[in-house]
Amino acid sequence: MTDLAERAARILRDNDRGEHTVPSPKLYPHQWAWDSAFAAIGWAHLDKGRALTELKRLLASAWPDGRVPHIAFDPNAAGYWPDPAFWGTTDSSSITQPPVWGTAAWRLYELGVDGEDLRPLVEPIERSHAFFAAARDANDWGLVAVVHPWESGLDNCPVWDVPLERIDPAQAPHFVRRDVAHVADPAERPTDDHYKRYAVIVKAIAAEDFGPGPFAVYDPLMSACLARSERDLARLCDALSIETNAGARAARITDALERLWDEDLGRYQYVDAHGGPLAPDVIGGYVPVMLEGLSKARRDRLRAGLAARFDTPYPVPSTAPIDPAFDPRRYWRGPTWLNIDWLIAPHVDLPLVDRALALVEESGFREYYHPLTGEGLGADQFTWSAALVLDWLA
Ligand code: 9WN
Repeated sequence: MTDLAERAARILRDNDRGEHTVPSPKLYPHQWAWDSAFAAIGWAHLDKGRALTELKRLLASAWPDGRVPHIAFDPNAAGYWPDPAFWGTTDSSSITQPPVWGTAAWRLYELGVDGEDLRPLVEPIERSHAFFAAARDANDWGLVAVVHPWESGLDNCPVWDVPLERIDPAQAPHFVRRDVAHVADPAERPTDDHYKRYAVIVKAIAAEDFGPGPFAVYDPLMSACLARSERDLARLCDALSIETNAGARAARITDALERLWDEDLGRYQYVDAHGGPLAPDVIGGYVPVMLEGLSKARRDRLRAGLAARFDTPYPVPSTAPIDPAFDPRRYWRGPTWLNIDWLIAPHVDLPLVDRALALVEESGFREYYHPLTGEGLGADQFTWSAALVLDWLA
């Protein structure tokens, strides 16, 4: 093992809580959904049994309607807000996250995890995918509309600013933020005003018996992750001789994405289900570049846009530097995140993997990075940065 791989492995082991891996010990002391799927990929390079346990435990946290909660709380860990009481539940949040678990299951298979051990995961993955069609498609577009910015995984991405204006921060109950205590500078986290609006949406969802609530935004990244997870599930089913319609569903979502395409801008748009397209030029609009079945014309256009507007010294930034909302230090409003690089790297013309590895050598396994200077930001000892570096190094 190289020195970098050894350092990455140490982070996974330090963040291991037996059946799940925390994203980062201080800031995120529970199980997060997409973090856990990425962690499983990292584990597959160290301990195949542990990788399988991670995915099993993730899927075991699903609600009866198939939703995989974005946080499954660890009763032995404290120090995170909002807690289950605030969500109105006993042990999890009420929203989900980008579904990358079908993709993780397929990657585990590729990395040599026994197919028979993966077989029991197929059904819960199918159910989790079906949840999106049943409960996250406000206008029946065949795509995913997120009901909370946290559901998107890109919490304070500038595309949420306009739809969040409709949410009244004065309605927020009293709460004390815990997140800002765990970063060097509060300017690396979302603002208090946004946190109040996030809290109002959480309460509105709970008041609707965990229905959709007041926020619904069609999200090209979520939709693309679902299409890819379906495609990868179809591959796994093929390998295990299990019948499935997952491949057809993947193709349908990929076709439906056309509705979000903007020919002038050359990217997929986030679209408010209660309003219209949202202007900021953010990385989520390009993530469909990873989809098999995308036309060459779309793929070429996305690649050209990424090369023209997202090619920073430490790519890819979460918002294009030429966009007025670009903020290189604040969370999802500009910084580089390695999971996005992992998703799109094989499908674009930029040397994302080489630069990501150089970035980690320079600044460590951080939660995110300044896309112009490479400075490490947010939490330290970050699981998915370590897990995905292990996958790249292999
Ligand atoms: C809220 C754990 C999670 C990631 C998200 C990231 C951040 C949480 C927070 O951390 O969100 O879910 O407290 O800010 O935005 O993508 O899964 O790493």
